[in-house]
Amino acid sequence: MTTPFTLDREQREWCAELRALAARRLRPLAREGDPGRVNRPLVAALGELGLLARVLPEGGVASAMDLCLLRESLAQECTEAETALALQGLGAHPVLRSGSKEQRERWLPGVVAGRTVTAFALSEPEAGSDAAALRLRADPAPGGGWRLTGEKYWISNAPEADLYTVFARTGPEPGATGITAFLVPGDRPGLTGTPLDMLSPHPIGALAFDAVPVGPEDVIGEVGGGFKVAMRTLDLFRPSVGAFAVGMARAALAAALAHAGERRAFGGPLKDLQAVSHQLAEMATRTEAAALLVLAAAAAHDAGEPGIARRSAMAKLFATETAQYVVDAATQIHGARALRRGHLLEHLYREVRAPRIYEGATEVQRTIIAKELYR
Ligand code: COS
Repeated sequence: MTTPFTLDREQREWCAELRALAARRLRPLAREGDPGRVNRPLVAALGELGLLARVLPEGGVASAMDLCLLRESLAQECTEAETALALQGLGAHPVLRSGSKEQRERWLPGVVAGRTVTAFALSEPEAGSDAAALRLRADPAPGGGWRLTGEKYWISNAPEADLYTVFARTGPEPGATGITAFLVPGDRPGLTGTPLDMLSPHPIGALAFDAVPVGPEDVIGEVGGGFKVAMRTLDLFRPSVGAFAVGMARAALAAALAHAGERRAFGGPLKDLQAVSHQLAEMATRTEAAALLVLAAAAAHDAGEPGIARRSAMAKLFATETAQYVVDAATQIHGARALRRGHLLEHLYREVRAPRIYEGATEVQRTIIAKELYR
């Protein structure tokens, strides 16, 4: 049985299998992709290998533990595969958890097979950390339903996704009330998008909505219940962003250990210099602490324990900040070679920055934790 402190044998074997699959099957596909574009062969392979089915299980209840083990393991060998998997999950989880039977039957098989690429469209130019300030308007249409008008910004997988989970304002109320989640296929009339050139190897774009028609059949959950749909999705995914970060930290630590064991300077291997060995010990200790916090949050989520928002926020906050530190320290131990384009650490250095911002910046996580402490 899983405890927050250890994995059982089956889980450890699954993680080893995932790392091997990522290195053998997924990394070659990732290398063939265009930076900043959706890598469809990679997403299809995630489907064929049954990995998306673990993220979006048929029974409808996603396991935070499975998601974290998947993300941590894939991240150690192929961050592109990790992110492609996570984005499919993030975009489709609202349908899995809160969608109607018809929506689930219509869309999830394609998502799980890796044919239908999804995206989670919450952020806007004027609503990033303050998600409840979103302004995308859902105006009532004369014959029923709504017309969506406005913008979404910094949306991963946009503008190439086939299916968007879109959060819009159906009510006049400010703040979290009056927000509704909609399923919007990428080919709906009036929906256009542009890619954004970002410090991120995965695609990110902007979406423009010009009176895009949506009907009651496109509502995910209840009219006015959209903010909770978004928050519950983020409660599930935040520990797994931490798991992604732990995977990157583990990869950086392994590279630093190997390098410090082999590279000689001042008459011996780098690891014999206390300045280096103490740094390695600190990196290993903080990575272990982050991994435990992530596992504890995932186990608590799956057990339905109280305090999930707080524990998810703590795991995401601590693990992403730790990974930034570990990748930076590993870069320092490697010296100039780590900065060469194409080096593992040069790649991780670019990858590790964004998770401290997306799905709730570090400061937002602290706000959530502090609010929960006084609840
Ligand atoms: N689960 C269920 N419901 C939740 C919830 C959660 N985790 N968090 C908040 N809610 C509910 C609250 O209970 C409240 O409902 P009632 O009005 O019925 O009581 C409602 O949502 C509003 O909550 P709150 O007042 O806390 O909302 P805020 O506007 O203060 O938002 C944060 C707070 C910071 C949590 C929110 O803006 C946030 O998560 N921001 C970051 C957004 C983000 O991650 N963006 C990245 C997009 S994906 S890359």
